Amino acid sequence: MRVVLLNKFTLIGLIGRTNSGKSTLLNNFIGKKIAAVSNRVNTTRTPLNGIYKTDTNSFLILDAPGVCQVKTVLDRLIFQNILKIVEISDVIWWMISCEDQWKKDNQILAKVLENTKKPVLLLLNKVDLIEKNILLKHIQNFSSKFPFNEVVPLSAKKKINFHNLIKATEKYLPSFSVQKNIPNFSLNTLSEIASEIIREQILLQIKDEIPHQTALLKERFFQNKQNTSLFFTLLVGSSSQKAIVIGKNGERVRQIRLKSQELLIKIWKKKVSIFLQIKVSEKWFQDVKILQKLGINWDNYEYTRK
Ligand SMILES: Nc1nc2c(ncn2[C@@H]2O[C@H](COP(=O)(O)OP(=O)(O)OP(=O)(O)O)[C@@H](O)[C@H]2O)c(=O)[nH]1
Ligand SMILES: [Mg+2]
Repeated sequence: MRVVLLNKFTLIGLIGRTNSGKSTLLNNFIGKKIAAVSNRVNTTRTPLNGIYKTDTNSFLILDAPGVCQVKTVLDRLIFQNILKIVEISDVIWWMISCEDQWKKDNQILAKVLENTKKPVLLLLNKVDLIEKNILLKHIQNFSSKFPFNEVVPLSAKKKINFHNLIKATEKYLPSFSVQKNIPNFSLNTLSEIASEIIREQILLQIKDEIPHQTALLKERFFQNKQNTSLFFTLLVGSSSQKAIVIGKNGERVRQIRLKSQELLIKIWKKKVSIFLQIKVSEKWFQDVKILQKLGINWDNYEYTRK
């Protein structure tokens, strides 16, 4: 159980449909790559957070997994995590892509948020992709579906309108004073960030459905002055998937490892070595024990505000 002292932070729950751009916003807002980003559905699974400091406050931004249809034990856990994020947050950032219409997933979220007294801001993302008149139609349409406290059009990818997002959010902050010794960009550990970076490489380098049937188990972690070594087991759904992930002469898994190391060194500013062993586990996404070990559950964190 990891204890997070909330009295240091304003908690911001970043929720929305899959692919709306939540993790892109998290990374670009704090200026470090923490969360995997891809155009595949359900990229985010694990509890990820980023810290943004203003003159008077610190935001802890909680990047939720996208709302999905519940088919597996993993999906159920993911949905529970979204509820947990809503429960603990002070302010909700509900992100909808300008490319989207008001879909069923948004109706589900509206139901979840219907009785909340928390401020809910609509982050209308991907404004770089549409004309202004369509944006205005979206604002009218989405505002008629839910009583948002604020609407902020922005682009997470192009970093457009972040200033307005901060200003709009500052209207709703609980009154905390800034505290010293807050970590620089995240409460996530190096292993958790490494796991995201490796997953992103798997999503980018392997096509079709295989990435969704993979998961990373942290095994060991060694650190000395010069180097940090991280050992993971990569779970795959079948032996044929294992062969695809390994690639000819081990070349694919090597590329995944090398590219992940390169990105982590940029984030961590230290030498990082990644070791991956690949194991077949046919139904890991239905196995509560494995899911527990994967650290996907937000209930593994105790949030206290003293
Ligand atoms: N053009 C454009 N693309 C964006 C923007 N923000 C995100 N994207 C793209 O949208 C896709 C999904 O982005 P993610 O950040 O992974 O979306 P997410 O909401 O975290 O998705 P899940 O983790 O699956 O819930 C990626 O291909 C991003 O590059 C934006 O402002 N403009
Ligand atoms: Mg995401």
